[in-house]
Amino acid sequence: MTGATTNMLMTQTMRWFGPNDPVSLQGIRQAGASEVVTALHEVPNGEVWTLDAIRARRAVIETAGLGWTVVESLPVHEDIKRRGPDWDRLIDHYRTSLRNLAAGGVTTVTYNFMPLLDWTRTDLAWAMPDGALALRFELEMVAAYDVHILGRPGAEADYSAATLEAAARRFHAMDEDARRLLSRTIIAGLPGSEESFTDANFLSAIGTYDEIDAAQLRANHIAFLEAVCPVAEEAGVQLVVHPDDPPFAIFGLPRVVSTEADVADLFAKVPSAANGLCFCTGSFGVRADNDLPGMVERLADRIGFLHLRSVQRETNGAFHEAPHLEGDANMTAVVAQVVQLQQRLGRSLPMRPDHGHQMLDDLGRRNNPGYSLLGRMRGLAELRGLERGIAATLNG
Ligand code: CS2
Ligand code: MN
Repeated sequence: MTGATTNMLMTQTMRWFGPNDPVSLQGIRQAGASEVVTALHEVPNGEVWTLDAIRARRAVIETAGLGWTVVESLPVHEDIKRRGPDWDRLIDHYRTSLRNLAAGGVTTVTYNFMPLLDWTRTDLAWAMPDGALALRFELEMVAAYDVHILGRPGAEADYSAATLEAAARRFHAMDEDARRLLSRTIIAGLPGSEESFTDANFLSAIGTYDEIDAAQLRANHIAFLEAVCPVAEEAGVQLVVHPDDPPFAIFGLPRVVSTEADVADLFAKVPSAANGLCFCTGSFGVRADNDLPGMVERLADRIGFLHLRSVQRETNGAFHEAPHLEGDANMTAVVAQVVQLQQRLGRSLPMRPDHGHQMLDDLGRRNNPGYSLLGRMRGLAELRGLERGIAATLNG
């Protein structure tokens, strides 16, 4: 191997939620990242991101000594996911935003295609044995909310008898405050989410997907990609889809970007090089049938962005976010595949440590759940060391 390939390491980034983020750009720089991943969170979903606004945000970032090449996310409006009446106008806006982003120096644009909810958890402050707080998901708590609080018609059919029984028990053990907190945790929208619901309007929003099953959602996803990929290709940006989190249907809403077969099918149907993947080990890794290192090897040049974190699967459909190098993701094997992929491609891939625990001086401080600084700094430091060690060993 030549010296040039030896030095081809991942581009280290951290997500920054813009000027209102309690985490500063300086903090991100001190954590060792060279770039931020961000979005114009203040622009309403479906409106155009103007070149002026993009340039203004870039100036703020660059003044702090950081770069910006990856957007997360340019959100896809529900009317695009549903193929609603406003589809043409919204697609037109999406194309214009992509052109403006390319002109403004962005090369990679993350999005997801999950109906209504983005990532979903049932506990935002689950204490790890060391006192750090993790995000956790329990299917029983989703069922408790769905059946007993939301009262979605037909919800029982989506759960096993054992889950329903546990859900009833969990529901009756909660007081009013605990029930309200559970509702808020599930539907108020986690950082980066576009939608935020109350119980009443969530139920009616679910109704807008009554006619849309998994096959229809896949068709709508393909129609979206066919409409925007030619523009992305021409402008020189790659779209990267973030997988479903968790990677299965919830609340009767289909989810269609959950497995290797799902994404392989998307790439087969829309071969454009602009149709790429944000490889999120935490999202795919909830399913034991997703072979993470194998997916990096096989999906290869489709991967334009990496989210590296690990989940620990528990019993009864529960999981929590583990330290980055622990839990069920074999992070050493994943990063070894990424090191080899970068050498094959001859370029480095942007990564971020995705979420992290709330720990140390971040405990008790205002934070975006999953996005406090110190836990992500720990994750980034571990991942950086892991990659350097592997690259040095492979390159002799
Ligand atoms: C989340 C998502 O799991 C995650 O990475 O932070 O909000 C993610 O950014 C979106 O689903 C991407 O569109
Ligand atoms: Mn992710």
